[in-house]
Amino acid sequence: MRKLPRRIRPTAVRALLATGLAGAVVTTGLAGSAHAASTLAGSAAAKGRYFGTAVAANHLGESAYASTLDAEFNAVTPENEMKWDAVEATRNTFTYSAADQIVSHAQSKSMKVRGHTLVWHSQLPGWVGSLGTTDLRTAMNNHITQVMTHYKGKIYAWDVVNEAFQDGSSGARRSSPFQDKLGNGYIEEAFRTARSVDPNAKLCYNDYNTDGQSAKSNAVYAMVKDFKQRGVPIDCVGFQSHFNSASPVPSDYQANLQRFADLGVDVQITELDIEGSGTAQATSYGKVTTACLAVTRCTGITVWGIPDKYSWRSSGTPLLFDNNYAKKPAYTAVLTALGGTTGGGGGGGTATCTTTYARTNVWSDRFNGQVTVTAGSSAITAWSVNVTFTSPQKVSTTWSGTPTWDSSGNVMTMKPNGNGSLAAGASTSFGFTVMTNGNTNAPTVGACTAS
Ligand code: G2I
Repeated sequence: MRKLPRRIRPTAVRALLATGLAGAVVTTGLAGSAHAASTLAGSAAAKGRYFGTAVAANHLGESAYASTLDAEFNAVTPENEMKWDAVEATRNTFTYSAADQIVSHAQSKSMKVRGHTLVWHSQLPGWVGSLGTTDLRTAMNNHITQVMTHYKGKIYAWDVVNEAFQDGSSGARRSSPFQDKLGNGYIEEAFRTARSVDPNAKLCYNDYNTDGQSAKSNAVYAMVKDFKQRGVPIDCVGFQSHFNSASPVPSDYQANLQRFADLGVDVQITELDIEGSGTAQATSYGKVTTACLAVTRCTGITVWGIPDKYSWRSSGTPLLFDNNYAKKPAYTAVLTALGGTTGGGGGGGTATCTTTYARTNVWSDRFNGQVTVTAGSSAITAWSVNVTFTSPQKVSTTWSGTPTWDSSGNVMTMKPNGNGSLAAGASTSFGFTVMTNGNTNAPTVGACTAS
């Protein structure tokens, strides 16, 4: 697995050279580099970041909602579906249907998923608050264990603990059943439990009003510093970034992200929305985007919804798309800050894909090969890849694709199984077993064609 990135780079460089030097019409291109990206996801991917949105399961059936999601975003956060009241309304009875819908949608489009949230004072069913100390500790750890086990391997980052600090100048912990009964140690305990359940998920602390330096953000900073010093597992800090005229983007926003990053954690903008309209709103969105890009460990931005009409504060029109899914000036400001260009000219919007090949298993008489198809700087709806084998090799089985063969029996054209949609920068893989019949040559993977 470690070897894969090393294989990717030379291939990508060759593709770029081919594009640039020969000026030929090629069907491959490196996401965001061969062409200026014209989507949020594609232009963020070109900068090594993700661009996500909060998603509500009950809107996925609305075609404009789903198509905007699929075209513009490569990460999702369930807006309410993973909260305690949604998944464990009754003690030890877990309901995952709505959250599963979002996760499977995301997986089918190779989008990242941010898990939100495991331990939070809000949207907490009444029974949790009624438990005694010992029982509450058991219930908290059980909740983390059950939910993280259900989604194990599918979550990029979990908001393990959400909003544990008070607003204002005290820097104190917020009163909650967890704080009041378990004391300060509950946060550490939650993170330790989380790490033991899914060691591959990034574990985040997430909060609001921590976006600039303040008593509250200083308190979170002190906690994260202490966790890092004592080896308490924490990987990231989420800055919700809910802004309006009373709470504008702080002037030290970037510096605040940077000081947390300097503690050795990733930082993420997790629930971005900015009330307003027109140029003023656009300017603030641009500032936030630029700040994230300026901080190496700022790994991505998530906005808290797609069209204004579905925002938790829709009257403030805080999002990037209007009620008809038209792109607002704020959208253009974000795209431009990400280095993207609006569709139309300049090659933006061209469907492209690239491939990488890996030999994933070897036996004495056969080997498995895997081809990963990655969409370029625009979302694609279909792809096709030719793979040429050397006689007397024979392919005995294939998976995760629909193959057709040329008359020689040596050239396989692989297409998607069913829906071939990939978000910009997103990947999918297909595989095959090659009976060597004495010839162990790697197959030749031809150009990737996308539409
Ligand atoms: O409040 C904004 C966000 C602050 N940070 C944590 C986030 O999890 C939080 O999200 C919001 C959702 O956007 C709202 O959609 O959390 C609210 C609850 O604290 C969500 O509101 C709830 C309503 O209160 C419920 O009445 C409603 O049934 O949304 C539910 C589902 O629509």
